[in-house]
Amino acid sequence: MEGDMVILNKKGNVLLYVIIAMTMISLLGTGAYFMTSTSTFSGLSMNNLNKAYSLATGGKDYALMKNLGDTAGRTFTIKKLDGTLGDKFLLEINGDKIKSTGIVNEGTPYEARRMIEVTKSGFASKADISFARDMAAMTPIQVGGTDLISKTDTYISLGKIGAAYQSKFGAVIYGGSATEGGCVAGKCKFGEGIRAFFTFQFASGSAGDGITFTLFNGDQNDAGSVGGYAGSGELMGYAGDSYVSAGYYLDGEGGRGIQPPKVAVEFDPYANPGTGSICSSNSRNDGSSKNHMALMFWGNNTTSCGSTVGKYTFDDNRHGSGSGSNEEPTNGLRVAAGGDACSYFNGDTLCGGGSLSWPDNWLLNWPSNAFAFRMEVTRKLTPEASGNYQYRFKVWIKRCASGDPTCSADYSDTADYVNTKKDYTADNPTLDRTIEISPTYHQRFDTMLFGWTLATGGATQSVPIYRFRMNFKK
Ligand SMILES: [Ca+2]
Ligand SMILES: [Ca+2]
Ligand SMILES: [Ca+2]
Repeated sequence: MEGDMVILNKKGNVLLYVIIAMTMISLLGTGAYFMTSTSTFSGLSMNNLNKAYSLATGGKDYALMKNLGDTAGRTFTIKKLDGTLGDKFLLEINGDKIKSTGIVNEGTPYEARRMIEVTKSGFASKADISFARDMAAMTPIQVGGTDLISKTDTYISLGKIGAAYQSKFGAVIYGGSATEGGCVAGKCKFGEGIRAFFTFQFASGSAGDGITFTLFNGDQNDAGSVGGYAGSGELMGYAGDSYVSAGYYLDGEGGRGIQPPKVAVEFDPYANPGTGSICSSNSRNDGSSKNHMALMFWGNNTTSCGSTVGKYTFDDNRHGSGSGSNEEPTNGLRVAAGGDACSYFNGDTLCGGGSLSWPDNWLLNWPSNAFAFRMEVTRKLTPEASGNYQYRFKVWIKRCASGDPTCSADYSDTADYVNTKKDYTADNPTLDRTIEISPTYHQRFDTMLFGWTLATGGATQSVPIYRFRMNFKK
């Protein structure tokens, strides 16, 4: 799978190289045509029109293959085999409509243009990665032969209820190779960011320790990376080096855990309010007994437990941990402890002001605890004046009045809130946090992996995840 290079001429001056994969045939066809015709086309207007038509077709195929989003006008310039710039196609995309114009000899007396327009049903909300298409690539990471995590064609079940499932941890990580996200073995191009959506509900009888949705860098991790530590449910499978028993680490890497940079949205229904040694139980600084959803990073890079590579990961989900430097963004912390509601949501106080007044046990309050979750990450590719790189995390959580964990009656697949192909702007995010990280950490995030982590202690839980979908900003 390789083909011509296309130069993406975006915003007039930024040139990015993009490999055409599936459109190889049409673009190679036009490329070859250029090569053989450049010296002879002069005056042959019919040839130019044919070339323009081929370009328009190639542009349409490219938009479909890359699953591009809406654009009022975006020009792509063909790079010829000899390295020089050739002709162009212009894409205008609006929902299901794709308009592609092939442009030959622009600005010369021999200029020719052909435009084609296609309507592709469902294109306006087509996901790059989804349960509907990619469930096979959603890979449970758990102790061999156990069924803590299970999945069907439509949902993933994180955890099970009962004594047999106490003190367990694991994860589900995407390990696929979606072309639309430039993914290889689960490592996707983070690019300008992502949008993700799913619904979930802690099943009746669930108690803890909770789950996270996480994005972590592909430089220091792979699709087998997982945190956790035997008997420490409060680490939620996100913090910790994945120790199971003597000589056995669930990550298969001798205890790397999930290395920074990384981010998680934790859904924490179990209070571990202690603030003592991070190597001891009850040390997450959870605060009051209120269930919470918080933005967590990786705490600090100095406090350690044990001697594995993952020894610095044990505070990764301790609230308030991390100095706030460009290599230690501070984990979300509740308002009452000096934190802010834009990084830590307790079911009540909103980031943008106001309150929801959900009950303290809002995550567990079955059956009124079906939720639709959405996250958008904006990743700036140019540095700030400080030399650091900015990341903005927006998170929404909406309770589904139906009480149905799929929220199907509450939000259709084409609802703006569900559609991850577009930014969501209808209301303020529940959490909204901007951080800046060092060039080194930013570079590690060139690729990212994603998935869910979970853990239990004495309290167990079952949390089905439905309707996951993700799009890459592009
Ligand atoms: Ca907790
Ligand atoms: Ca917590
Ligand atoms: Ca840490």
